[in-house]
Amino acid sequence: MQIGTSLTHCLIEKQQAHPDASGEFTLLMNDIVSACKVISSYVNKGNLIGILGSAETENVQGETQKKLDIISNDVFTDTLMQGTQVAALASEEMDDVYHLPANAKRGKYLCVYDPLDGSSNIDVNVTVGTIFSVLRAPEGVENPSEQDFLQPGTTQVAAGYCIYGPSTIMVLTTGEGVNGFTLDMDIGEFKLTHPNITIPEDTKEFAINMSNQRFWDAPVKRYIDECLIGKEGPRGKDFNMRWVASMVAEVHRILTRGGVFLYPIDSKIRAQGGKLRLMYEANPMAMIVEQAGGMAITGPERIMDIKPHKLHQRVPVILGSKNEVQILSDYHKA
Ligand code: AHM
Ligand code: MG
Repeated sequence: MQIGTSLTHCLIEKQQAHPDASGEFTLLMNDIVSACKVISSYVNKGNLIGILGSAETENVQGETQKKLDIISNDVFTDTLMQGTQVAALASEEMDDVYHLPANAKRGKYLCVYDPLDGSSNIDVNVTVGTIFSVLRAPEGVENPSEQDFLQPGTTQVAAGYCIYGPSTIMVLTTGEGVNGFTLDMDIGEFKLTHPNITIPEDTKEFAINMSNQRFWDAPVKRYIDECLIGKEGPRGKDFNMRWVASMVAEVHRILTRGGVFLYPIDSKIRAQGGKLRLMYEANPMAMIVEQAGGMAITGPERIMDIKPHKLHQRVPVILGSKNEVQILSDYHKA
């Protein structure tokens, strides 16, 4: 695929490469792309249309929702409901599985999403994004239940995120590498700008919320301590640190120039299993990172191997440049 090729063209070309394809997946991806364009436009307009600030409601996880969390969720859900490619939906902002109306035509796919990740950053005009994961719906099931969504990350058909930063960029994988498409706002079209993204295997940059340092477990403490000692320590190099508090922005930086991102387990959040959600944050990002040549683990295990036990399950997340994540994996096994 040539730089500048439209995302629509790339999707159709991909479909043509599979003569037996029904076109259902292409239509679903097209709807996801349309939803992200609308969300991008809302994020960009911000308080010109009075949509910043809190909605004074809570989601299932007890987090206060922003107005834009709710708007983005409605846009994504409504856009996918207009098509006939999904059998059910699930989102960070909805307590339960979203079922289709009784007489609606059911599609082959399930889609699970975080409509606006990093929403603590909305009001301060810092990068946010949409994360999504596409799964296969079970055959012959009229109304997929939560149980039908609980598939390990290895079964994802596609995963992606759309980052709303200085540019709006859609990053996608269908299990054959990772490509990035930048939205040309003038013509409303995503164009291929980042073909075959690969994460450098080595890095001198880590991202972690340092305010949680006193709560971390020994392997993470050891790793970060060694990074902080720098050249004089066992790592023999000086490290830089970043923390945007938008996972989409951290993963995008890692895909661009390498790095390691950690939201590990700690004593403060141990009871809830971690901070980030498995189905619509950790799994799609893990698929993208692995497809780009990186690694994604919880500490002791590979994220995509986890058999989920509930829709809004949380897990520890460590991902990024292969050689650094490997060190963290070794420290967890030691
Ligand atoms: P959200 O989905 O409610 O926005 O929360 C997820 C975000 C991630 O994007 C980010 O990595 C993390 O929460 C930041 O957490 P903290 O505020 O503890 O730094
Ligand atoms: Mg999120």
